[in-house]
Amino acid sequence: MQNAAPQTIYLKDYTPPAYLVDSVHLTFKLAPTTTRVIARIAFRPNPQAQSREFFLHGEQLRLISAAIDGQPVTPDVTPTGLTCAVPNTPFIFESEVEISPQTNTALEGLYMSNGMYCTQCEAEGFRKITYYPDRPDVMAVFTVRIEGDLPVLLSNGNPVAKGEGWAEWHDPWPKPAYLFALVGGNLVNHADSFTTMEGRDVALNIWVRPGDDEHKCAFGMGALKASMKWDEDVYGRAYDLDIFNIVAVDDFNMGAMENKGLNIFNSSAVLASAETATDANFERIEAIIAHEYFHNWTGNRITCRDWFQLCLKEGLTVFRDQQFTGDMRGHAAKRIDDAVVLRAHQFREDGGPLAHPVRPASFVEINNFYTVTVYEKGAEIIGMLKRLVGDDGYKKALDLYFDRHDGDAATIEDWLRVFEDATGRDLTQFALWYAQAGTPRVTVTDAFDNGNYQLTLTQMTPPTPGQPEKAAMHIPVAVGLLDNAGKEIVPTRILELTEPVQTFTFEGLAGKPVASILRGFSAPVILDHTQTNAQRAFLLAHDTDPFNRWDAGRALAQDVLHDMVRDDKVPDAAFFDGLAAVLRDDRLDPAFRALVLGLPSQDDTAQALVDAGQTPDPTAIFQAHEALGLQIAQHLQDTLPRIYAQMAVTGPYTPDAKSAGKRALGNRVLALMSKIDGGRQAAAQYAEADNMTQQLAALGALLNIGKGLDELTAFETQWQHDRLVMDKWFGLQVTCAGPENTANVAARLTAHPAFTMKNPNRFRAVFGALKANAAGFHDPSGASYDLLADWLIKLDALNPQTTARMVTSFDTWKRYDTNRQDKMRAALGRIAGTPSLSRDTTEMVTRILG
Ligand code: 0A1
Ligand code: ZN
Repeated sequence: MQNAAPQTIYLKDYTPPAYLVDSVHLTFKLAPTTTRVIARIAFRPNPQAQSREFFLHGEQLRLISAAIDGQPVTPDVTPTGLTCAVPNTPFIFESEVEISPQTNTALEGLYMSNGMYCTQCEAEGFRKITYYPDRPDVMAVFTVRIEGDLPVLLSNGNPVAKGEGWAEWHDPWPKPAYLFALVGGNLVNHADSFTTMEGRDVALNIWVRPGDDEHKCAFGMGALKASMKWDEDVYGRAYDLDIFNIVAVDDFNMGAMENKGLNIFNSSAVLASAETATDANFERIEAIIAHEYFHNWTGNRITCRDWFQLCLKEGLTVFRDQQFTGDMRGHAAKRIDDAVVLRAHQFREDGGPLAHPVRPASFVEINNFYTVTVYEKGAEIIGMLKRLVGDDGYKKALDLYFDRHDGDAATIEDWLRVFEDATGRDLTQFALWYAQAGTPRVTVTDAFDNGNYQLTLTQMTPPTPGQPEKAAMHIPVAVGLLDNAGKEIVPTRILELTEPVQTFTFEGLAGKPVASILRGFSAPVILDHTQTNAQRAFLLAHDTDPFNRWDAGRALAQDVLHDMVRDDKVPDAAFFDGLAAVLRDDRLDPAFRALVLGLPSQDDTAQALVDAGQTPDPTAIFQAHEALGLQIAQHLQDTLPRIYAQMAVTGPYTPDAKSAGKRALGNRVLALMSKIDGGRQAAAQYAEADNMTQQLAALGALLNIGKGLDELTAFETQWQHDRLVMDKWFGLQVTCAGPENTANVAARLTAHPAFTMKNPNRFRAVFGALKANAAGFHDPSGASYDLLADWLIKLDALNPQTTARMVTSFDTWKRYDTNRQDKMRAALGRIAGTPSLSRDTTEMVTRILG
């Protein structure tokens, strides 16, 4: 590994910056391999500082010249920055550096994507653009001049002036360097406008390269306007510049970035048309546009003091985008979707070698902490806070947060204090949610005696790396009680579990009730509640809480799968009956019925077996899932064609929640039908499809039963010109490959002329799907492990960030049998032993190997 002992940064070591920046003037002279960046930075000593050391971050920069107050200086330059002697009074630092965007394959700093100049500065990319105090607590007003022979030149803030080959921008809002952005290219805009509640007319643009993509911006623009209105209506937050630009970029490591006034998006997170994007894509785009827009207040106007506080902006902004999607598309399905993601990804992270607190105490490479824990568990913490203080308390706290901290680089302590001050609650114990890693387990026992129903809740948080002992957490547990006829006798109330063991009593009941616990998934915990299949089927049929209704079905399915994996047991009839009742219930929303019909993933089953103290065998799990799917199809065969027909959506495609819900149920049914009709219906749907949701679902249903080769070829011919659709073509083949074949299919696809590892979307299409195909990835031959390791070793030299994220595919190695463990460890060892391995990947491999 390159850095034998890479430097670890600790939260406890935070010190204020020695110098503050009032203003920055940047001039860019764009050229592919010789861009010049001229910086003029007005510094002043920070009265709060503990030191007077002047240090500017800078990496991969060629320093041409530097001056202080107009006098040339020769700073001490190292690979990570520069120092020099400076006055004890305000001064101007000037520098000129040269950088090479064309050869920047890491996609961090200033780089080129298909001839377009663009930037990605979060978290620490600005230091690859110029020498600067690249830390979020240094906030400054930026003025930017861009010179380049390109028709469109964009930066943050408002446009000031432009001419042939140049443009100037000024951003009046002080911001940290990670929010800086620049774009230059031959671009066309989809334009619109929005008038804020304060009466400001805002020009809105989505910029794309000319060609195919121009007609794919309308949906994103609608989502942007809806987000702007929603943030005014729900949070009282208005937009604060005269222009808001979004640019679509093909090569991007993440989904999108909230740079002030100039959001840069992975093209997959903004471009959509009926023909090319699925319902799921539309929903994701709407959510990401909202997320980045909402950052304007939660992230930009109020930013983070240091990167340990990342969850301050991300947890809150995810929570806000979840609320928005719930308002736009229905809260019940959204809550279930979010819980599925949390359990599948965050619980997995929290239960393995990569577990870390929502606010980590240390890191080596901050890019490795843009995780489901920081984002999604961070959002869950805010949901719990809201549940504990109520809607009014939440509103008061948020108003106080914006009032008190506008313009600040804030901390989690600041955040919790506004809740304490606004509501009078003591959140000392609650704050542990930010500091303690691991998913708490809450065990339920109950007793009924003489009209009194007693619920005893026990909590335990398992040890995680660096945290062997855990304290009791403050957990809001939403509970409702039903009687034997399915009538709600005690409506939802929040039990506050704060002790290791606590008993809650409900008095005056006529008989022993059925308890519906953790309604709405009121806390991110694992609930251990031993129930019979009959009780679960009862809740699936009667619970008034849609989340718990769905979850009862899920638990039932999980038990059935366990029994099948363990003893080849025939599933309980209660399971099929419960499923059939939900499927046939026309009063239920199709989207909800589709969710109930979805089985837990194979990885979920593996984790559930681990939780039950067993070693999961992915091959056996795959077989159980296949067998159960077939049995469901057989049991429901009379109903399926009727439901399929009912779910047909007529008229032109629209991505609204109602039609998407019908298509979701129709396509779940189609997948089941294909198991017994030889793919007849799926082939017909493929032939008739006029939108990507229907086309892709039909193709997937065919591939899953070993058919669809002609359709696969036709799909490639039809869509070879469209990068985003071709990503689906690459991914689906790996997802649907049989276990022994998966590595071969993936390897073959890497030899396809359209495969390139320089494009993160394409790389993820193949290798993200390889990880997601659990039985294929964990095929006992180890072929998939080897293939992934080979490619990650190659990718690391080009793009450390994406490599480090994808190496997490190996994070469950300890779950498995010795053969698989040995093979995964060998693959990890091979990656670890690669000469010059990046700091990003080194940190991740080291943590995974533990
Ligand atoms: N702040 C962005 C996510 C993001 C983070 C890092 C990036 O590059 C390393 C890019 C984007 C968000 O939350 O959307
Ligand atoms: Zn974000």
